[in-house]
This record gives sequence, C-alpha cells and structure tokens, in this order.
Amino acid sequence: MNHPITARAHTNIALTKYWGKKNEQLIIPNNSSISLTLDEFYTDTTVQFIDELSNDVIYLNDKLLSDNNKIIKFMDIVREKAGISTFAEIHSYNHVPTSAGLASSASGFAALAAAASKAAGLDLNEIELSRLARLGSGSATRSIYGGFAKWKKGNDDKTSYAVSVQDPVKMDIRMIAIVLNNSPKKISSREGMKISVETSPYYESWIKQTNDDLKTVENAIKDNNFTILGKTAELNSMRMHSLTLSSDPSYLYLNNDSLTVIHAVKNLRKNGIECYFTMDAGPNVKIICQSNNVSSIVKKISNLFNNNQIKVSKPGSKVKYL
Ligand code: 2P0
Repeated sequence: MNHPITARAHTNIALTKYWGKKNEQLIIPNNSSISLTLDEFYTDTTVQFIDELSNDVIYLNDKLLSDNNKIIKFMDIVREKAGISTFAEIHSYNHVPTSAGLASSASGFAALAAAASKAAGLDLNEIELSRLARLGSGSATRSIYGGFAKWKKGNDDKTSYAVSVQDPVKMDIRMIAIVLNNSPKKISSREGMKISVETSPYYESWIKQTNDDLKTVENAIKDNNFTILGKTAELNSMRMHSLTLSSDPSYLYLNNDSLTVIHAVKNLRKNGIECYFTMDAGPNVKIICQSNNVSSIVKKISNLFNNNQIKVSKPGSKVKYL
C-alpha cells in the first residue's frame, strides 16, 4: 500500500458545457455534457501514503501548498473508501496554466483520483474512477477518458459519471488554445455557476437548449460531421456565457483579447477557413478546426498574439499510470 503511484490525466474541453449543480456536495450536474480530451495539456500526479505523516503534504509544481481544502477533502474520501487513515505526500505537475479556464482542475482531479485510489490499495474501473474524480471537480469526471467523452448527469453519486463516446477519435479535429491570461480567475466556476442557477432568468432555457446541443454533437461525432460539431460547440459556448451576463450580479469571463480572437475566427470563416471558437470559465479562447487549416489559423493569430500563447492540440488519451 505504501508504494508511490503516478498517474497522468489530460485536460478536456467541453463541446457542450456543464454549468450548474443539482447537488453541490456530490457535484451532480443539472445537465449532461460532452467533451474532447486534449493531448497538449495534462497533469502528472504522484501519491504515496506514508505512516509517519500527521497530515497530507501537497506540492504543486514543486511548491508546497500551505492549505488546499479541496484536495484534503478529496483525500479524506479516498481514505474512507479504502478504509485507511494514513496521510499522503502528493506531488502534482501541471502542464496546464492553472486556474485560467484551461481546465487544470479537470486533469488535476482525474490524475489525483487515479493515483490516490491505486496508492490506497483500491482497484477501480473507469466508471468508478470517473465517479471518484467527479467528487473533486465536475469537469474531471470526463478526463478519465481519451477522445470524446460524455458525462451523463445521473441523479446521485452512483449514476453520475462519464463514458467514452469515441476513442481513438475518427474525426480530423484540432483545438488551438489561445492562452490570453494565465493568472487565476476572479470568479471561480464553482461560484459563477451557483450564481447563474440561482439568478439567471434564462437558466431553464439553457437546460433545454444544452440537452438539444448535446444530442446534435453526439450525432455529429457519429456522422463524422465536423461542420455541425464546430458550429454547435460555438453556439453552446455562447449560450453558456449568456448565463453569466444574465445573472445577478452579472459577471464576465471574456476580456478584450477574447473578443479579438472571436472576431478573428469570424473573419477567417468569412474568408473560407473553417474554424469555430469555444470558451470556458476564463478569457482563453479555444479554436476548433481541422488539420489542413491549422497553419493558416496560427499565422493569423500570431499577428495578434505571441507565438508562445498559441498551443495546438490533437485529441488526447485516457488516464494512465506512468
Ligand atoms: C465544463 N466548466 O463543462 C464547464 C464549462 C467551465 C465552463 O466544468 O465546481 O472546475 O469543480 O465542478 O469542473 C469548470 O468547472 O467546477 C467547468 P466544479 P469545474 O468544462
């Protein structure tokens, strides 16, 4: 039980978004969501339970974290499941800009779920791992899988988990992340989605619409129809962000640079280069395209931003042990 275990999980970007919880403690969402796991952004986490420790010791990118309630609470769940009381040393390396809308909590909790459960002596299957990751962060539920994954909302801890939709991915698809600001965001997604559920007059319509969008994207994956997938993902992202604008108080994840990218995408499209955008709980914009258009899009965006802000990703793989 006391061997160190290392797991790698890749982040995922939702094509139809999760925004709002039915149960905040168990992280049961109000709607299902569908995502693409990316190869460029991932977290490697090593967990070792050590008898001599009197608390969990957590390092993120070699820096000791003085306090991280989310991780400690999560480790308590793992201990309870495994029937142990030992504390652990955790080393996590994030190859994702932390807290900037590039879903570091997705890869972070998926890698932690895999490493901590195995280090604690549990032998979980993918669905059980997905359920465990969900208790750390909603989007992590989907990062157990590679390629396209769907988080089925379910009604309780047992029935809310993700499944693989397609891995390896058959569609020619790339995501170009434009990293606009990697400082931590002002309103966490947890806080933001709670405000939207409670106050946006459009929340009910969102649920209905995002269910339809999810079916459209699922069919587009089956039919290998990139155009429908891209168009629907872009619409769904704007629909999610319209919840932030219509909440009380209203809040906004986009900044001026995000708008610059959105206009650039629309212009590229007008000029015959097919691409779409999606955004999460931060200013970064992800451009969805196919491999033949990557270089024209990168060229256009690099006139506006530095090359080191532009990261091209292919579909990524499922969680694995290193
Ligand atoms: C998603 N996002 O589907 C949506 C779209 C951001 C925008 O899931 O409270 O860190 O830990 O469940 O998963 C980001 O929120 O929130 C997120 P919690 P999480 O990817």
